[in-house]
Amino acid sequence: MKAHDGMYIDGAWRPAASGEVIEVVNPADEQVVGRVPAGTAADVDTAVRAARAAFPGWAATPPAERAARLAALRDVLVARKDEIAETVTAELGSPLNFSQAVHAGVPIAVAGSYAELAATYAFEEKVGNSTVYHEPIGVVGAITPWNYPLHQIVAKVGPALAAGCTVVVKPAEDTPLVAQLFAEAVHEAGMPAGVFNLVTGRGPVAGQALAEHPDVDLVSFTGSTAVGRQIAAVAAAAIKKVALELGGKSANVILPSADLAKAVNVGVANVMSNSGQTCSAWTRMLVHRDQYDEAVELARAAAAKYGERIGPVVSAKQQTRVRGYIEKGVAEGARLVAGGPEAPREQGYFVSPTVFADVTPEMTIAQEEIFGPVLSILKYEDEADALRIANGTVYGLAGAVWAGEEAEAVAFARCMDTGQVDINGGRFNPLAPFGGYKQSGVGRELGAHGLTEYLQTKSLQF
Ligand code: TXE
Repeated sequence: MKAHDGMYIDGAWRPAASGEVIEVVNPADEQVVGRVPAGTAADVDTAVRAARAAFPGWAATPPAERAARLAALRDVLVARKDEIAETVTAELGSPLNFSQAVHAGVPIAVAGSYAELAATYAFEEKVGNSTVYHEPIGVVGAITPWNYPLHQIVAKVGPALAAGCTVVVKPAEDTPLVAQLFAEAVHEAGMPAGVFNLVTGRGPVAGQALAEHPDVDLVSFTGSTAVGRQIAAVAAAAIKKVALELGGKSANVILPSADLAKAVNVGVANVMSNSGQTCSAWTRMLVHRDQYDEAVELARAAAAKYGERIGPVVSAKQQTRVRGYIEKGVAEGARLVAGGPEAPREQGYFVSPTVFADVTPEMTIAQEEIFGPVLSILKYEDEADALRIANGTVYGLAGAVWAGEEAEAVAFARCMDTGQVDINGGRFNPLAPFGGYKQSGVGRELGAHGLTEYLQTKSLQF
């Protein structure tokens, strides 16, 4: 895989401050596929200075021109779609067709949506005798995870640039190659120097330096709850704005009137997709006691069909973590109906598609984010019980409700403490706000709501 040995700062690839490198490993075969520089606080400082210097010019650029640059960026991503998919497959291990459709396809849709929103968003409005201006917040520090490596970058950079902010991105150390490809795409799209900057490196070094940098006005972070908490504390001390997209433990609630087979099959597919490494995954399936045995059998059969088709998890660390949760599920008395803690292959960080039945709400596997291909099936007595279980975790990111009539599912969804719910399966909408209730985060991504995060308001009274 192509890899740069420098940082993309101020419109060019520049040597890194230290000679230390990060090896990028293909999780499917454990081979090294590239090496990128491990950035330090010095690289972060150079990048933040470049972003600061570029900010006044970009903020003053008419929205239509910012929209044109974002549209050009979308076009470059379209032209390089195959390369994006191959790069994500090499560093994340996802099957190539999934990388094409999702890891490349979704960021293209999101970049396109921000090209349109930059042109149409009401950056200025009249409120009575006032004019309200929505102005860019300044320099954004974006810290992103590896699970949807390009999407997570575009979901922050798209709205930030549309708003008129400038950005420094610190991508996850497991998946920096597609981030470098994105920097090339930004360059090809003719974005002015300094508007977008990339510093690869480790979280506790480069990530922390970016979060702590006094000249960063907003930190947008997606990742673990533990690191999100640290970043929020740093931001609070500096009275700096923060956006956090953290973990989830989403409920897939199947009401008795639903098409059970469809709900279970789609539910299993949702959890196994991207090898379970999706923060919004419906990891808890809630089924009425009268339909429970049938649902468990349907889920077992659905999981068995995945067999070898599922990709690995991203790293040895994640494999150990996920297998630890599976062992814990067994130890706490859940019934294994598919998969298990054993590694299915000698090489590569694979985990078998795993389904647990007889899971009770207080078990660890029903409370904590596993981030692997592991489904827990829980039994409920009535709707009130289902709602209590659905809302009974510290998280509230996503979820699903299935019912015979949409209205019944909607009524239930309105009672859920969660930021996004799919009704009878749902369909991805790049304009719908995405983000958490409770400990799943602060702020929203995507669409106009995502753009608002990067703006601050000023009102003039007449
Ligand atoms: O996350 P980290 P990890 C969850 C999921 C997963 C767990 C651990 O449950 O199993 O987190 O994954 C940077 N200051 N999610 O260890 O460490 C890091 O370099 C500043 C959910 O990979 O949070 C990377 O760029 N930055 C999730 C980013 O934070 C720091 C997606 C995320 O890594 C830092 C990923 C520090 N001190 C994991 N330490 C989701 N919400 O989608 C690390 N980083």
